[in-house]
Amino acid sequence: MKKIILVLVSSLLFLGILAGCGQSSNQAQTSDDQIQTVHIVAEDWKFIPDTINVKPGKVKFVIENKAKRMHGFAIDELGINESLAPGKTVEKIVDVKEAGSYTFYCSVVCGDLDQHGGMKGTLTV
Ligand SMILES: [Cu+2]
Repeated sequence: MKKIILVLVSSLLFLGILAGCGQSSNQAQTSDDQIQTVHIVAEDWKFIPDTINVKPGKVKFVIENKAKRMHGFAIDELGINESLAPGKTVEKIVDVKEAGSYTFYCSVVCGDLDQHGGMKGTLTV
């Protein structure tokens, strides 16, 4: 009988911990809501989408490399230069203060001039 109570108490404790975690992650999401999230997929040899619109403020870039080779993701003016390992997703949060048109491009030489050179797009703020 004591054992059953012990199991019951420890499972209640465990649930309590789980609930606690749930709450704290909800709070994190609330603050995340103020961050605009942009999903970009890198393939051979293009970014999808290749035109992105955001408002000034914090932007979280979630860049997934679906190709079987290395690619990169760079926006010079925003100080972004990430290498993207095959099959991996990279996240980068930047504070975009100035409205304008920014070019993003592949910063890892990944094919011939046409292929690699064609991997670019425009971020409009
Ligand atoms: Cu590339």
